[in-house]
Amino acid sequence: MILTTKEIEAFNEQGFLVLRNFLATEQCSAILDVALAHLKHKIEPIESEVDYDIKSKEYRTHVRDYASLEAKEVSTVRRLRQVYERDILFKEWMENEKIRPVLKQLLKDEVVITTAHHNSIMTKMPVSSKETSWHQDRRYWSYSDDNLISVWLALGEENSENGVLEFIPKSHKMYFDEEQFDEKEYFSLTNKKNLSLIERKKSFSLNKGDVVLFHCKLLHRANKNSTLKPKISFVYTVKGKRTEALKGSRSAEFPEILLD
Ligand SMILES: O=C(O)CCC(=O)C(=O)O
Repeated sequence: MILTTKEIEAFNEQGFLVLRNFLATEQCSAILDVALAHLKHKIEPIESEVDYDIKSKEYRTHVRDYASLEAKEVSTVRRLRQVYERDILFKEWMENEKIRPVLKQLLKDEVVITTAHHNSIMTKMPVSSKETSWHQDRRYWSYSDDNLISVWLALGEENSENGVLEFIPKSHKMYFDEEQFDEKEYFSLTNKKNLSLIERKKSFSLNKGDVVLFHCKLLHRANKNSTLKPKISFVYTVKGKRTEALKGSRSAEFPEILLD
């Protein structure tokens, strides 16, 4: 698949792009089946809701071990991590032939999968999940520049009831003061400038097979899941080949896969 000039411009300007019906329902269902089995058995490495809440900025920036800090029996899984090597179906999606040219167009570079960060089945479980506050993914990542894009695949319906992603358009190109973020680098809700930006937020209901591409500096958030059904998505991140993980950082400690 090739993007039109308009689509490329929209991504560059807004910081995100929705590709409807990108992956066939049958493939999504196959991925979902495997994900559900791993979630059922809480196969490590996982991140629980509590992990997501308590991990400090330092922990998220430096610690390499992705195993959950919380007792498995009581935890609600927030995400299955390191999915590239978990199952052939996950790997195949991340290496999907149809999306490669799209990513190449947006990165304006050869496409490299980063397995250090988003490389996850992301969930929002009913009742026990929490909202995710406004943040830029890039905040805990260490790279030579910002040419990184996350690929979000909906494995079921995603809407305002179950915690669909919300974005602040154009925020990937904005410069912010330090005081606009809290100590964990979430976008502060007590800052007046932030509140007027948040009013511009956009979100789109997604169906199984829809993909959202978003820039690593785009501010985004998601509500908790207020329905009775888990919301399960797949998210991974790619970078341009010229973008380098900084030596000695956690970003540099995991394999990268160049997509020829
Ligand atoms: O809560 C969600 O589904 C969004 C998760 C997210 O944005 C993140 O972990 O970076």
